Amino acid sequence: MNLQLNPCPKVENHHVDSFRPDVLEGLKTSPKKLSSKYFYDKTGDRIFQEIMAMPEYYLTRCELDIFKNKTADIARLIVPENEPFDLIELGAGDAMKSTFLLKHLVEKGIHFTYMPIDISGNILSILKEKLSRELPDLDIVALEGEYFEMLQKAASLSGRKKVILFLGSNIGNMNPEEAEHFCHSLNHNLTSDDRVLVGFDLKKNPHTILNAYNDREGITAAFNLNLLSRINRELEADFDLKQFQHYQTYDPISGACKSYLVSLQKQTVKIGNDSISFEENELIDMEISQKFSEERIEELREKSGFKRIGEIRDSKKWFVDIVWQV
Ligand code: AVI
Repeated sequence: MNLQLNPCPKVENHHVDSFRPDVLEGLKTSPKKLSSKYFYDKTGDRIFQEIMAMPEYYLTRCELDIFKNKTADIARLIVPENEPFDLIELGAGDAMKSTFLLKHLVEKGIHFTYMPIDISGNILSILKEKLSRELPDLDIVALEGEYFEMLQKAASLSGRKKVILFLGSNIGNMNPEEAEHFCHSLNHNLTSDDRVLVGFDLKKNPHTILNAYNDREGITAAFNLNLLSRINRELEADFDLKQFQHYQTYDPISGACKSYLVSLQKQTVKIGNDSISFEENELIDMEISQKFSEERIEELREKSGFKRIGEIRDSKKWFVDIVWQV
């Protein structure tokens, strides 16, 4: 895919800029923290594409196996009977996996509008361009911004039944409390009979998981460090990237796979008019990529009030797409 296309003005932008306050608040707390939702600027989008193509990063291939080879099974679980609906994808990215489903639905003549929601206007522009070329008959409304704000926007645009896709184990980038709060809010933002399909990365051999986030080529390290470059560029900061090192952990008991940046020396970084001091070896908590057991997925469903409709696994049984209903 050509990632250098110009942003498309047709993408709606309702995203309020909270980058600076979030960064400053996170770096002034202890332990220091940055939100991985800010990884995805133009360079971050490109590095994430590289991550998805890495041999170690099995997640994308597993879910692609589901979307490519079990497309009719997905459609059977999510498509409402005889009524047009909105297919809303949270964090759509390049929609590599969902494009197989979109093609299937268009070919079957099913009436639906595809609404990709993403924080990255850049990736949405590229997606709109790609889909209008590959699937000219697809009805598409792209929404740039935060998930729930955009879900409400989507609901205000049409009162049709909704099917929400939340793929790629994006739910793993929330800590356990945030995931519970997210599923609960999702349930409350939908109406009776609406459905959600959520992708969960399952617990497996811990080496397999750690390798996916600790690649030898340092692509995941570059993905983390890119957030410091973004802060330098957009918030007039002076992080010296050579003085920060990526460190990855996986705890097979809790399923938490976490990435950190380690300050290699005692240093002070300027961010606009603010100064942030680091001790040698002080950490910045960058991202969680939570891995799930079946019991934990059931617990999440019960706590958020959804009914279980069905599930589809990849051939290795490493990843599961679960369908719930309000
Ligand atoms: C987007 N998200 C599900 C990825 C993950 O696996 O947590 C982001 C990522 N971070 C490092 N590698 C991939």
